[in-house]
Amino acid sequence: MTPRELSRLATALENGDAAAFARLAALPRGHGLITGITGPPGAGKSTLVDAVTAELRRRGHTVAIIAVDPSSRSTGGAVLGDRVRMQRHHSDPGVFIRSTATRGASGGLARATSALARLFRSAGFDYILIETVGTGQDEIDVASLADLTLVVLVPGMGDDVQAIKAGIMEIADVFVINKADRPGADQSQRDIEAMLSLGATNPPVLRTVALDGTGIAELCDELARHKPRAEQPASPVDGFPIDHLGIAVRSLAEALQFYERDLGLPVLSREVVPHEKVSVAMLPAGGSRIELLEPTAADSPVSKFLETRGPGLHHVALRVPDLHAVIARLEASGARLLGLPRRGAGGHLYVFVHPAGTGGVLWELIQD
Ligand SMILES: Nc1nc2c(ncn2[C@@H]2O[C@H](COP(=O)(O)OP(=O)(O)OP(=O)(O)O)[C@@H](O)[C@H]2O)c(=O)[nH]1
Ligand SMILES: [Mg+2]
Repeated sequence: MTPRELSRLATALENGDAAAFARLAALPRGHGLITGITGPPGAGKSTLVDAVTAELRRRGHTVAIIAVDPSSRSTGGAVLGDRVRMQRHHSDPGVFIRSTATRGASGGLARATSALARLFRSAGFDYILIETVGTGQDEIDVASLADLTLVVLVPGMGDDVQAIKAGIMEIADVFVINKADRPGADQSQRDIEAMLSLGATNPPVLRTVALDGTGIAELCDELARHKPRAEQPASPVDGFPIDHLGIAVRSLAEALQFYERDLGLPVLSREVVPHEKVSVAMLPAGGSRIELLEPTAADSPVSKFLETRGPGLHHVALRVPDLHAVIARLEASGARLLGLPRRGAGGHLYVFVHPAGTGGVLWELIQD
């Protein structure tokens, strides 16, 4: 893939484009190590990423960098700073740099970042470095997608270490005390190690001076010791939970007399899904849900279903951990999907599998 194609596909993924997600699913997985680099603002993360990139290049590895910019930091100066700092890698074809910003609902950033990281891994980069600011849920999400997470701290944080502990400490696979040229590095190291001695894990604590490259080789040695996580199996041993049962009804109002009035179930939500041409009411069913579907147009798929089969069970939805992995398996075995994966209102991805290939059941597959 040329850098240009890579950029274009990256943009489409950031925009949640279903065709781009399908394309990503079809690419080989790649072998690269996805590393999250997080820590408080100004800890030197970008400088560190730059120094690590230079060292990895010296060792002959290719590097993709994702600089995540939370849009809550409104100045834009940080990203500009990152760009300037990374300038020296810009003419290097072995380095690909991408800035991405928070869009829309929470979790959107993590989804886009995850897709970008997988894209760069598929494109064959040896290391994928993701820089995020350690302030919120996005870091935790990024940590859950990364093969390993570096938490970057600086000397002289004192009680701050305690404060940080609550959030990002748990996600650290490696601690980096950057700006070790400043006073207090010894004390910080003792503080962190004391804190770690209370916990179950034992991540290494390294010291760096990102500005002059001190400790960067050791940090790269540490990265080299980590392996990419095993791919999530498409089918877990405990199966896929049922997300909901979809039931076709001629009239929601009439159906709700049974579900709401007689059974006493509360309506969790109501929604019209324009492109599916249905009006939906969701009801609780223990860990899963009941979805009542009323067509809003004569050419709605649910109208057709009502005509030929009458009201009743329309589809069953399963929640899968990795929709693209499941789709890859289904496509490989010739099952027919009804269109490409789409994004639902809640931000989840979903796709329908044609009943002809499944023994008569219309299955919906959902990934949160
Ligand atoms: N003394 C010293 N300064 C450093 C070191 N590493 C980075 N800095 C300086 O710290 C400042 C912040 O560095 P950045 O790399 O932008 O920090 P950051 O964590 O990416 O910052 P944000 O992305 O804004 O959260 C810059 O002025 C760097 O030159 C270091 O090892 N020692
Ligand atoms: Mg930065």
